[in-house]
Amino acid sequence: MSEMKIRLALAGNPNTGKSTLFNALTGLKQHTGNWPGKTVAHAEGEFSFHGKQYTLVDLPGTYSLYSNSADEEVARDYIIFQKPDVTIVVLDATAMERNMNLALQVLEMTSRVVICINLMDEAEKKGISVNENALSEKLGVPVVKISARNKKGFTKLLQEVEKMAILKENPAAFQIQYSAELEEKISELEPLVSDWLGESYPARWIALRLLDGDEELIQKLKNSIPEKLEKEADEHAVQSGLR
Ligand SMILES: Nc1nc2c(ncn2[C@@H]2O[C@H](COP(=O)(O)OP(=O)(O)OP(=O)(O)O)[C@@H](O)[C@H]2O)c(=O)[nH]1
Ligand SMILES: [Mg+2]
Repeated sequence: MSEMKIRLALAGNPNTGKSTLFNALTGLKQHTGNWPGKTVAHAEGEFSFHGKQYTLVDLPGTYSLYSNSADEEVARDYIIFQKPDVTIVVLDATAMERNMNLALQVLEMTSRVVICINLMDEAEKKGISVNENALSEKLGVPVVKISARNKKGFTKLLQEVEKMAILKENPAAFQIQYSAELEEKISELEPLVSDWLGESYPARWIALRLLDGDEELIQKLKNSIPEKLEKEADEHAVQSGLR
């Protein structure tokens, strides 16, 4: 009997050990090293866990997911257009505050997320402790500590990934609340976005990108977006001084 493969993506800042984790799980040899920007296009590999087949995509490391660079576009487009079953956000335990920004950006795009805190061996050496339960409660998604280089924590990580992959409903994850003014614009645009694109696109996130005047994304969605929606997005952006 052939079962559908579960599709996973690895997202995170540069140098957080995504490719190290990718290699350890898939047995492939993506280039890793201690300098940023090594993974440029996405690499794909496979593994199985608990008798299920997984496809794992190693995305380039980025500090954000707007369209500022080719790397950001690759990572962003993969999450939005390829819709992985679960996105694993890999964070550096020794730089949690900086890394959290990317995690929150991914959570705006999808709540099918497992947060993976890597480099726990480094953190322990530096006397940094991470309260993964508090973080998980706050974010509304599982948080697992690992050390990719030492292959520690993989079972727990994959158990959480498996649970997330078979969840019927998307979890109710943490959402950033913006100013009342912006929230009002979002709530006007959101239903228009979902009317047209359906439930398979993250309406709130797309509304935000429209309000931000993300031309590159607008271009990609253009074929599917009604003129009315585009015009309203433009008007809102101009009215609210966003453009
Ligand atoms: N101490 C320690 N080092 C790690 C761990 N995981 C990865 N590293 C190291 O961190 C560096 C970056 O690892 P990569 O796997 O290349 O990081 P990446 O996230 O793929 O980087 P980009 O492709 O630039 O986004 C390498 O030198 C790894 O050996 C870990 O668990 N502990
Ligand atoms: Mg890499």
